[in-house]
Amino acid sequence: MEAFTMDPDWLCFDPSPSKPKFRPPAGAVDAHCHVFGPGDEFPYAPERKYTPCDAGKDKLFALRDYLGFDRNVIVQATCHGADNRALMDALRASNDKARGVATVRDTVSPGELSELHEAGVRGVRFNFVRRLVDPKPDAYYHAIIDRIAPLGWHVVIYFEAADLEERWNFFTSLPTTVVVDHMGRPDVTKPVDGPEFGRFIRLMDEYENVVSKVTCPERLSKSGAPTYDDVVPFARTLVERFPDRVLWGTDWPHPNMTSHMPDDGHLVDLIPRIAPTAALQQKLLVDNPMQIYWG
Ligand code: 0GY
Repeated sequence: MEAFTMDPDWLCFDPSPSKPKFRPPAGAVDAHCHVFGPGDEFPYAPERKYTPCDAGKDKLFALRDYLGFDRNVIVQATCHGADNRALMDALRASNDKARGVATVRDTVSPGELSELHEAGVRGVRFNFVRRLVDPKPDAYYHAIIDRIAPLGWHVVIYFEAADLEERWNFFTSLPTTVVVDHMGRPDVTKPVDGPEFGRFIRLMDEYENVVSKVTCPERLSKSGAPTYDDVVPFARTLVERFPDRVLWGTDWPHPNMTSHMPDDGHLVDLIPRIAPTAALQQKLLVDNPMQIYWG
């Protein structure tokens, strides 16, 4: 097996986050998190753009319990490429308390897909962030859609806000449920009612198959930790306008953070600011993810 060394400037997750004051409702789902390795057991992909610190399933499940959550949706991270073994191992060890989103190639076989499904995978991720993956033609993604169609899976898309206009026709052509990572990564220094976020809201207004993760204040914020005030209006706008089409997650172990490593307890304490009522919290944390991933 190829030896690996964590990137020298890699920021590792906080090993002892604070206990959140907010108590999630029973059955709450952390609907965006990852597992990394451990690399000695599940090697990082040769084509990866970064080499992280190991962040395996045991640590993820311990964090889930500590933060007061019941379930996880584990999203295949780009450092593992289309090798979903670490993801499947975590799903199988979760006692049905985790579902997965895989990365597959356009050559994936029906046998590989049914193995992923049996382990708990319910979707694939298409990543358009150029610092993470090399771009592929639209036909590549359509070929994957054709292969996953029989399984009823959905598609997760990750892109930068500036790319939404160019990719609009492709994104709106997807026939499945489409889950957008991190609110389409808005520039939160721009107005929440301005044209850039307006385009994202229009996407959700016009396409009822689009769901947004109201995640990653730590990645989007310019005002910073621990309160991430500038991100709150963006997330709250989506939660209040589309209460049945939003998901929340930690993004643990927070790959590629350079400014700081968030305290996961503080991220949980943001939830009542973006979903201010018990009814909104129930939809965001329980009903919506349960329908998409366990329904
Ligand atoms: C995230 C965000 C990032 C990384 C990945 O799969 C990944 O490598 O998703 C990022 O660097 O913005 O959702 O974890």
